[in-house]
Amino acid sequence: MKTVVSFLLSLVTVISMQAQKGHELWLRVKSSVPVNVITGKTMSPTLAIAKQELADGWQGKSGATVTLTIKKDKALKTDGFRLTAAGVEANTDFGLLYGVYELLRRQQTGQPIKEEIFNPSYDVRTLNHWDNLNGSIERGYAGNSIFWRKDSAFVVTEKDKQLWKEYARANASIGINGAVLNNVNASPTMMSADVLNRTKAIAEVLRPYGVKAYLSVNFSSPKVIGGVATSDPLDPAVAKWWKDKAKEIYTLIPDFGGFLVKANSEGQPGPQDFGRTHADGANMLADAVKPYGGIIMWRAFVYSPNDKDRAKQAYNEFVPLDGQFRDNVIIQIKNGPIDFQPREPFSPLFGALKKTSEMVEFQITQEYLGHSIHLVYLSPMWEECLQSDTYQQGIGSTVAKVTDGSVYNQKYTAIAGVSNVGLDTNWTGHDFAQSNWYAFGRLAWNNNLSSEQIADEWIKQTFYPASSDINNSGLYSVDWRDNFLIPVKQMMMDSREAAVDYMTPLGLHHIMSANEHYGPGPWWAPARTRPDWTPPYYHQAAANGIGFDRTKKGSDAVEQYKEPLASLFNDPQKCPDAFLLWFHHLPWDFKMKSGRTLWDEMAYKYEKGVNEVREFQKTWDRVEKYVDTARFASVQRKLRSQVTNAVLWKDACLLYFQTFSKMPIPYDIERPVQNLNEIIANDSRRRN
Ligand code: GCW
Repeated sequence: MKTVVSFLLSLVTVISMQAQKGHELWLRVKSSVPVNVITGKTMSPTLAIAKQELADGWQGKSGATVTLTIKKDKALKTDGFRLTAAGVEANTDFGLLYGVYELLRRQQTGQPIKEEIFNPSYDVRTLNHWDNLNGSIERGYAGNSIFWRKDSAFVVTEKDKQLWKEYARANASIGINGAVLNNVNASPTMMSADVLNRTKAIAEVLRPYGVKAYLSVNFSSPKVIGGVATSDPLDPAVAKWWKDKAKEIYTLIPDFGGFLVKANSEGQPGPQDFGRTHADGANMLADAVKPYGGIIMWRAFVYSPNDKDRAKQAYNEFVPLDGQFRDNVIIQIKNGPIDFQPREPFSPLFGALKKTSEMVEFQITQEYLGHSIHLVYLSPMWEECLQSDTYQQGIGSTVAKVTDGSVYNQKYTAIAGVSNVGLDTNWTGHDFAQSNWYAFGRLAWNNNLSSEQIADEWIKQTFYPASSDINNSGLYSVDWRDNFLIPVKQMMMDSREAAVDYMTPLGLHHIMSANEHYGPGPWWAPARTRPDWTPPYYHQAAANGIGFDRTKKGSDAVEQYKEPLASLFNDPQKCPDAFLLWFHHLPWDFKMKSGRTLWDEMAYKYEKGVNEVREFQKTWDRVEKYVDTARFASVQRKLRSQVTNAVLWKDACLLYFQTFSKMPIPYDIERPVQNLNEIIANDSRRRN
């Protein structure tokens, strides 16, 4: 008996230890409070999931009855729902499922549950996976692809299906309803029968959770794999090839979402190869998917090697095409004009296209923000972008509003996040990187949520010890709230600004190490490399100062912003410090608003960033007793690396820029602990 008991005990321990590897994400609660769920007569797979979720996670009154009702309601969008005293009402089963997740989230996070309507800000809420057919992930830091692999590439196993199901469930729980399954640098092979059959298998698992499958396509596919003589979008044979392909896809996957396209960018083929425009290319594809209700997400991430200012190019190429796109084309625009840097002003394209649907693309994977090593909560960065006022249709034309249909009459509204998911047990590499997946979904559903609320919800669901400890009023224990929730939330809220400070303060950008985009590399500029791929192009450091002159006297990128922004950004006395060196080239002794010189201010910012990460270490060490050992140790280890890397950024940037400023590093801040030459030598060694 004793052995049986101890065996059972050890089993329980093993199970609960496994439960702490982070695989369950924010969906850890298993409640045993009984609930009675009433649904209509027809039971769809989606409704069955909704019912099961309630049974598994209910934390309301024991034995309560919850009714899930389909009811035509004009106040509700397709995926919207209404919480009522009786349960959830919606127009569709997906609406009911989202309502169930909201109900459970509110129970678990202690938020009030009252009669209320919930409608998503965007119709299409997608993750973009930069996954390659061989299983690798471009800019992925959490293991290989969950969708594709090199060996036994087209065998669909039960394990595959289980993982896809868990992935779909996580997405549904936060309202994500689309997944682009492959890299925007797309292989033409994506359109082959084998790949489409595997896509069908994935789509079938995602379907009941309301997650539609989309694919990225390579514009040269007709020629490369289709045996057509050209891929010219105006050639009838090419249009026919895509029409036939669309038919083939929709026969396999009737609810297929559509295509995402990176064209004429970074070596990818596109309509310009044939003297055609982005509109010609996008419209040809749009016509192919139109009969099935599909959409084309056409990326605006374009820049050519010889233009004077890369930040201006997307605007220059797309604004003249406004009005020429079909209504099922959406232009997908990165949040900033360059490339997912720790901080950029919003892209001036937002709101500038008035007759064309636009969508924001955020990057959840931390390509330029410390990979899966640094703890950086990205929601404040996205919130900053969404709440930026473009002034395009007067005050209040925020990026959120010019993309969600409140300012312009868009046929489709959408948003995308480049996913950080991989095969790692905890999905995202860093336990805290899960919060970025979570935050993206929550903001895609409601672009007005605050980052603080999102962090609050995420921490409660991800780290609260056991649901049974939540007392009856739905509040968390005071001890846990004061000593875990509040400090950890503060750490998350401070983490993005800290990263900006120790990497690229005061509007600096694109000064990272060349290949892996992890450490610093402001010096990197080998001969014969495209200048707009090298950091000196962006920081312009010289004896006379630092920064990229985008004023009227410089590249005049300011002119792409609507007044009063153009004048604000143009004036170094008024331009916010956060964007100063983005828009201005200023002398090292320029007097900042703080009264310090530019050089001193920069040094203090780097120092501040490093000190903040040291504070995060203290915060984390203090909460040890509230976290399971595995997650505690993993985050602690990563914070140590983050500090080391932050110090490297500070030393490298200050010592390198000092070779131009010739000014002393203010004596009250910590001295560099490394030598510039050694840092540069290490960096190039890593690259070779
Ligand atoms: O940020 C850059 C990345 C590329 C990426 C490209 C893009 C998929 O370094 O890896 O390619 O952006 O967004 O297309």
